[in-house]
Amino acid sequence: MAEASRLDGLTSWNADWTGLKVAVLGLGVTGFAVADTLTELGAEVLVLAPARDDDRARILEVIGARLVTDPLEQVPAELVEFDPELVVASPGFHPDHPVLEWAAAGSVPVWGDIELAWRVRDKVNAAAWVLVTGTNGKTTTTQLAATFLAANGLRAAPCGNIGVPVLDAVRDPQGFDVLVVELSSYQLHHVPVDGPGALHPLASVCLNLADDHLDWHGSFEGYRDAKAKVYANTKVACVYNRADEATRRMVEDADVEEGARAIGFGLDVPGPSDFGVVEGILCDRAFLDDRQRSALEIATVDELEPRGLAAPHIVQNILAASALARAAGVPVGIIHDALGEFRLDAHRIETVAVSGGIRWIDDSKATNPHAAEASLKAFGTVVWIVGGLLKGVDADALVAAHVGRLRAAVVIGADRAELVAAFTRHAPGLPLFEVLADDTERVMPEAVALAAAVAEPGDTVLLAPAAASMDQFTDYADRGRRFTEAVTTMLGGAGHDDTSDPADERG
Ligand code: UMA
Repeated sequence: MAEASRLDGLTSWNADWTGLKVAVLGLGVTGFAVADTLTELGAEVLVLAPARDDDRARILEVIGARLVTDPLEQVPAELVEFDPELVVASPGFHPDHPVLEWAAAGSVPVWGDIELAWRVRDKVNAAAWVLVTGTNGKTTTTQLAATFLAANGLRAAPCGNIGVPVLDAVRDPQGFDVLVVELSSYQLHHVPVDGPGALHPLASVCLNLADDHLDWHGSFEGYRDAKAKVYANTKVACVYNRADEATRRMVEDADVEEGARAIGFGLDVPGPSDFGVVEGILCDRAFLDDRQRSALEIATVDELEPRGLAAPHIVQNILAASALARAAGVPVGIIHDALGEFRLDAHRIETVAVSGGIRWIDDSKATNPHAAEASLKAFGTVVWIVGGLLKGVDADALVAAHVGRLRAAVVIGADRAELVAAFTRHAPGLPLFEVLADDTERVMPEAVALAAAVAEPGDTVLLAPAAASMDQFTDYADRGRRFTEAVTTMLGGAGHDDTSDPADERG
């Protein structure tokens, strides 16, 4: 084990990392960025991964990191022999993983990539960090906040769980003024709240909290506690969701820096120090002098509608991102204009076709019940394509709450039995179809054919699975793409027979 003081002193790119023995767990995008960073710093790096990614393995050889390919079901002998002073784990590694238990038993410190990135953030230009977490809406909010900051002339990068390791942003040769870091509960689990590795963000938000990843965290409390860490040591603004009491409590319980403010956001009328909506106008009532009597206009819901940004959960994301950007000094007029250019990513309540009065919506990104709920609420009568891997989460309440708006349900995925039981319990008369096929090629064509047979003009066929996709698809994007392909094929390639602009059709 390294002398505690040595690791404590490693809080800069320019500190002495030479010869530090580090075991890196995983060789996905995170493991690779960690190994690449540490070898550049002169550390001695051993990478452990269950499978060999040939491109990455070749580069590791060139940069001088050792790779051990091992299923990692037990502690590999090479790791014991290496005797690391530090372990850096990729986010997907469960805290009870045998290698992490071995590290804990031997008092070998375990960092995540986020802590390492924070410690070396001064490589080019120590950017301010803005942190975004929550069960749903993280990626959209991260993109929005980065767009607003960039529109104000700042060099801003969205990074983290969004798909770009923070270490890549930190090592960008041009440097950034602000990093908008999307953090998953896995990443937050490994982030310390005090000591030399603790993050000190300019602003932070937990957008909402609902059941997700319970299999990884072991309990809802474990998941919540990980998310709550996002607020620790915040300097300017802790942004929380007024409609989600859990997020307010996280802010109340957080140790923040002197002068940091709690800023609420919500769809209702904002109080002083809040963001909200007044008669269709999104308002900032926090970052102005006379907040007792006035508010600043950001945009109107009518302006957002044609851009597909008016669904309630997207308006919430816009309010949260505006609060983060305002905390960093972006004027409301800049936010207004940037919204005019903003487009949601694919697979987020994306209209893929409108035909015969039926709207086909791909919300494959709705990977848990909370996200599916937001999606269901945005439409009228729905034929709902639902199911996949439920990740230990109970979808019963979601089914019970929305049976009233359903024309029919089409259940896909590995965890079908639980959903079928929920529909049978709460909506015994509802037309219910199961897609028994489980090979990737057949699931969506069958689901789409079943939906087409029951949908009526005015209905929305909504892919909002409330579940993860990895049982039958590569990821949510693959699931969404295959849905779109199946819809387009079924309609004979005619995606939109009664609208010229799909964005107009978004709910
Ligand atoms: N591995 C093991 N055993 C484990 C877990 C992982 O051997 O128990 C190995 C894998 O086989 C592979 C490597 O570790 O070799 C992959 O590591 P990883 O699963 O931690 O994934 P990365 O490729 O490093 O990507 C991670 C995030 N993935 C996860 O947290 C699962 C990416 O988020 C993130 O974009 C990236 O770091 C950069 O920060 C993706 C994600 O699905 C989008 N996140 C989850 C979500 O949003 O729900 C949390």
